[in-house]
Amino acid sequence: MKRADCIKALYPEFGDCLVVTIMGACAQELYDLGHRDNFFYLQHAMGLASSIGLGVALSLPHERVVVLDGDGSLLMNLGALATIARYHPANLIHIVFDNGSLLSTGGFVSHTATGITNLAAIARGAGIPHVDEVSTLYDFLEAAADAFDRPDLSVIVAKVEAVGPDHFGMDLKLPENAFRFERFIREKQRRP
Ligand SMILES: Cc1ncc(C[n+]2csc(CCOP(=O)(O)OP(=O)(O)O)c2C)c(N)n1
Repeated sequence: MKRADCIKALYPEFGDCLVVTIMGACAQELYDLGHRDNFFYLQHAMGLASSIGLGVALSLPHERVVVLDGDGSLLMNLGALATIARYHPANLIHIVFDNGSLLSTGGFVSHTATGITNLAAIARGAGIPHVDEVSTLYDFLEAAADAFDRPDLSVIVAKVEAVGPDHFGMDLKLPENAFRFERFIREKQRRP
């Protein structure tokens, strides 16, 4: 299973969500499908997309928030899972694309590549109420459909191939993305 296919399959669902991604390949794959102002690509700050997503979800309990994370990023900020479980935003879906690799910076193997570290088990142990681990597109779509239907916190660990885009570059710098994301939220909250 490829992350790009997972993101492409969910892209229509993202219209009504606030989506926060990690930097690098994952962000590029979403951006390449067509940027929307409800997407925030957390460039540079590796590990913190889950924490930003948690903050957004807690602040905006009536919005569906989706975090697109990576194994390397989550491993840098494992405590986020415990914090997310403790504060339990029912509107948060945390998708972790586990490619066993730090792909965006050259493809160094991560701890999950060895089979030693199991992120789904860690999420369960942290207290996340709904955790799925999937390795086929069919199972991913089923887990995602359940997560979108469920008014509760979900984590999906999607085992994907260590492949990414053949190019990097966005016509959108982080500050502009942040201002537009914030404005999108503000204007949406004002709508009757
Ligand atoms: C604090 C910090 N350390 C290192 C980096 C460099 N860096 C950017 S992306 C990346 C790899 C991210 O790995 P993962 O989350 O698994 O996503 P993938 O690249 O595999 O899609 C690294 C090491 C960074 N941006 N910030």
